Amino acid sequence: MEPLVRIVGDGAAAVAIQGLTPEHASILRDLIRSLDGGISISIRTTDKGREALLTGALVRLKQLPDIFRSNPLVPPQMAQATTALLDKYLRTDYSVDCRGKVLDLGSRTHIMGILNVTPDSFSDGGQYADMDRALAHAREMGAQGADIIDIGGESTRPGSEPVPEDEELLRIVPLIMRLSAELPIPISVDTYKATVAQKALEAGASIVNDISGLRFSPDMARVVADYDAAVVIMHIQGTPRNMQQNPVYTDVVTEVMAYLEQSIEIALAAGVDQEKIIIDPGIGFGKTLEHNLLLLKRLDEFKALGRPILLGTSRKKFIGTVLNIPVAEQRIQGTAATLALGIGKGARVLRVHDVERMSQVARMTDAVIRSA
Ligand code: HH2
Repeated sequence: MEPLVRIVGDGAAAVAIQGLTPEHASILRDLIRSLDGGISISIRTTDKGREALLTGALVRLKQLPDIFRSNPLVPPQMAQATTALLDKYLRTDYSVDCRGKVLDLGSRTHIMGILNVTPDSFSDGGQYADMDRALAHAREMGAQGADIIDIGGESTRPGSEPVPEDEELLRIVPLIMRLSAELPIPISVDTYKATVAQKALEAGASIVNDISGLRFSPDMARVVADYDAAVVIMHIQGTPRNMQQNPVYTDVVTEVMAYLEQSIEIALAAGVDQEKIIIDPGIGFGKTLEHNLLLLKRLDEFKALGRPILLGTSRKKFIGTVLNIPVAEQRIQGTAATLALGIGKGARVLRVHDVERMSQVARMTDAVIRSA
């Protein structure tokens, strides 16, 4: 038997073990019930066999591998799978080497400042389209505490059309050359095109931020590996052009996690260093309001993928919908709320427009979470 062990539910308090035979399910039930409390078990029948849901405080759930190992009737793979899952879920010491510029994501929440050199981005389109203004804004974000500058030459807002490669390169390459030489922090390129990513890496970028999770360009994973770059793997359903037409999921969290898991496999198969991968559920990319809210509420479940989480809620439409604020620049407090909550649920990098304000949100939230 190959049990599939997952952390599910609202919060960290449940471990699901799927694919159990009826015999193993009943062994497990007897074992958990024989303990002196702290963990409860419920078993249901699914199309993949029996599923056991073990609920309790995280400190107690952490003892599960030992509990399993102490009983010879429990298959050893179950203890191994549970240990592996909990190790990933509880990991905090992430350090991402961006071609020599190292982000110590275990030490505090990091800020990725957005620099859209596009005429049409949903919130800041046209503001930084000329070189001098873009440079000034990047420097300003650096001074305000940005840990990464994310440069994008194509808007991926809902309904947007692709920009020709030449045009995208013209917008971003000169800027990346200047900024990567001048700033001590890593420059990330927000593109899903392998050829654009390659030219950006040659110009000095050290992170590829791919909204398609390495799916739109077949060569993308190889480019990331060849240049030893770090990579942000994001989930999207559909393409920017059609993604908001009718996004449908049976279970959004499970499906987004499965997509990211497969994208991690694509990266590893191409030779990308696992320690250079950052994951992102892709808020607003092929998701309804309810999907976005649920992804945020259950963001902690993504920790089970064993990679640091980036969260990109900044000024997005779902915040405007909840608060009834049509103007993106006015969604500051709503953004702050999602980010504080997101940090509490494990986000390590925040992709934001308002660097100074959101750095404060991050520092304050970190202070509370990390207090002894
Ligand atoms: N959101 C946008 C663009 N790139 N990358 C990641 N990893 N995560 C995100 O959530 C994300 C992203 C959309 O925001 P923005 O860049 O401000 O707008 P536009 O696509 O219109 O340029």
